[in-house]
Amino acid sequence: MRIVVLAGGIGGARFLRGLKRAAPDADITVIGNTGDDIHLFGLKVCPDLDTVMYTLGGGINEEQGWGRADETFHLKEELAAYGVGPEWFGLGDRDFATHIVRTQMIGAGYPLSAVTQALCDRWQPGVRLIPMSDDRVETHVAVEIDGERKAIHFQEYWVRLRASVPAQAVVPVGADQAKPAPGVLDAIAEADVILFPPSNPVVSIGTILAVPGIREAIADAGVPVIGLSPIVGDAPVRGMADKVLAAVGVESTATAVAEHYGSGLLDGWLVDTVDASAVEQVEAAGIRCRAVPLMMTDADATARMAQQALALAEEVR
Ligand code: GDP
Ligand code: FO1
Ligand code: CA
Repeated sequence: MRIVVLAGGIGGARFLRGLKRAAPDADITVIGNTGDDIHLFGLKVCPDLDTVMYTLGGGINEEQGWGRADETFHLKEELAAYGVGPEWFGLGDRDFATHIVRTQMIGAGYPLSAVTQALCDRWQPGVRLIPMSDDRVETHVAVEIDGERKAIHFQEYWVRLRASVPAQAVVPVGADQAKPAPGVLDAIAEADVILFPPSNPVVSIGTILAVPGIREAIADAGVPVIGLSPIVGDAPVRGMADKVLAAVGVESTATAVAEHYGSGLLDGWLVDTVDASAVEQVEAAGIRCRAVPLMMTDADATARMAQQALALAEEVR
């Protein structure tokens, strides 16, 4: 079975670990979000691609969900001693090596998709990880600070400000000119099922869908498209997705997120058992819906979520 998964960082990566367990023989292609990418100290950092790669490759900091296990921060401290920041973004020594290799290869002319494949040769994530695009796309957030409206990088909004001010708009800068990376559209066209893990609907999955051609390819693939809600009990399980959902006029409920994707894209939607009352309204919107436990507390619970998603795919097929 060929499965295509659109993934952000932590939510996408943890789900993928469960999917690999639930479907060990499946051929899994992951289309990764690159809108969170940021250039720091002359290096290209791809947080969501790295989170997927490290999580599936066994190198992730499990508690944090991003960055490397057994990490140290000597390089960051030395840079800070020169007054060189930003101090608010925690790049560790082990992680730095990934960004150096990536930046060096890009400088030598390799596209991000080829670089990602080379990095995965080390990590062996057990899935084919492709960035959504080889072209630069950078998510910016419009905010008002001290009466001044400005656009800041998504990481500055998320990590430095912790989404503490309202997001007035979320813009995937460059997306309209970007092309899907090689292999993205073919993987979608050849998929037997397409999954939206419980990733951020705006800045993870929304950004991937903003690359011209990807949304259309998914809608035209003619195979079940199944999503899992990142919103449980009217709040994100982790992080501040409610802030970026508000920016696009979507309530933080499992129902509103399903309606935001819409029946033109989604065939099935899983909500958590605490949101069982949402099932009726989602189904009224033309999307098959089931309430199942959606907390990725451990590998078994996550594998059961993936099984439920694949079962719903068979039901709507
Ligand atoms: P990020 O790029 O690291 O922010 O990760 P993603 O975009 O892939 O996923 C973020 C989303 O994962 C958040 O909106 C969370 O609500 C969601 N999430 C995290 N853990 C869980 C969980 O155990 N269950 C569910 N349903 N959602 C989760
Ligand atoms: N997230 C944080 O909350 N604080 C950090 O200092 C931080 C550093 C960082 C470094 C490398 C990396 O791959 C990810 C990192 N993240 C950090 C996570 C990441 O930027 C965000 O979780 C997501 O992009 C938000 O969607
Ligand atoms: Ca992210």
